Amino acid sequence: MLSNSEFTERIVEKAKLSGASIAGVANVESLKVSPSHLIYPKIGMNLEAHWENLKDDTKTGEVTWPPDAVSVVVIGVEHNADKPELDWFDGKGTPGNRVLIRINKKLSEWIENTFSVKTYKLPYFIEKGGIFLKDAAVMAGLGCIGKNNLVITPEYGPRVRFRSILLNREVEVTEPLEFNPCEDCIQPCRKACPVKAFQNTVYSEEALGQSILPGINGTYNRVTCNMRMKKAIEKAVDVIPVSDKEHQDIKLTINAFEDGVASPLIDHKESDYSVKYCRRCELSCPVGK
Ligand code: B12
Ligand code: SF4
Ligand code: SF4
Repeated sequence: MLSNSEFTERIVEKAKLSGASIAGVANVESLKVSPSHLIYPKIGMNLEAHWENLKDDTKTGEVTWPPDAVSVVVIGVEHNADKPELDWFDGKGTPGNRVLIRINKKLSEWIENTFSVKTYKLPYFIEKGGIFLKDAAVMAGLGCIGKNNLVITPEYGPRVRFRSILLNREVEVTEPLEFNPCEDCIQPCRKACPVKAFQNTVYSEEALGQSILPGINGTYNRVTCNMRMKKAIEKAVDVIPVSDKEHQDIKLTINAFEDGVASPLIDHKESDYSVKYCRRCELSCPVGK
């Protein structure tokens, strides 16, 4: 039987051969107490209203871990600024996310067939069984959280998208990096935000009982950022000359993301509908360019 470190090496190598730009492995027990896991039950998943204004019973939101999950493989695919279409949401998902899904499938089949290890291919959204991918990526040594609240990788800066697989076998963790490019940076990422999502303290250590917060120090405002995302959807919907009903159908699919939903793109080619989400805090970061 392979040692844990040999197993890790083989997985990372195979992930890259299958198309991942970067890959690493973290431990599930450590991840269960990562900053996002600790904060999520306190702030909930509602992106429409500020957490302090929500009733406690609406703040549901926890990761559902399969009981036998021991390790997590995180894969990342570069989303270079030269290929913006990788990030365009077409009503069912994004081309970049489909690339990640394909790599994950191939990798999971290979792990199961080669090592007889059980795998779980995880979906994107937390409420559908996904995990906090940024925490997982940081703990798998792929990068650090930057002042733009994104994972900054040495190779590609924040211009990377992630996906993961759980395993029922122990592996050697690819340890977190000693990497902090934000230390001496003048923060173009925060200045670039069109809705000033990093301007105020939205989460405080005193109120939440933890010091690692969204935007590192609690200044990332997900409600404001999400409003900007909704504007991008409106913009994409507006260019389609259809009846009100079809507009509604398209908006409904935004949460379906990768379900392969009954297509809302009735009588329209997929390319007609394309949401170009804001990436300014990401694209303005100089790391990895
Ligand atoms: C819901 C969601 C959104 C929501 C809400 C975002 C939010 N952060 O709350 C909206 C729609 C607004 C959004 C916006 C964006 N998103 Co988004 N989103 C998600 C999703 C599905 C869950 C994120 C979540 O709820 N996190 C929990 C909240 C509470 O945590 P948080 O605010 O991020 O803050 C935590 C971390 O920063 C962490 N942290 C801070 N310091 C440290 C230090 C250590 C050591 C560790 C371990 C953790 C840690 O602790 C904080 C909590 O205390 C993930 C996919 C996934 N399954 O993880 C993608 C994801 C985070 N999004 C992503 C992206 C790219 C974006 C956008 C650029 C839009 C776009 N074009 O895709 C913007 C960027 C906004 C920003 N600057 O953060 C990528 C990030 C990639 C990367 N390089 O980091 C992800 C991982 C998706 C992917 N496929 O890879 N998103
Ligand atoms: S631009 Fe990049 S390196 Fe600079 S503070 Fe922002 S995330 Fe950090
Ligand atoms: S994705 Fe856009 S709106 Fe959201 S924080 Fe970044 S720059 Fe601001």
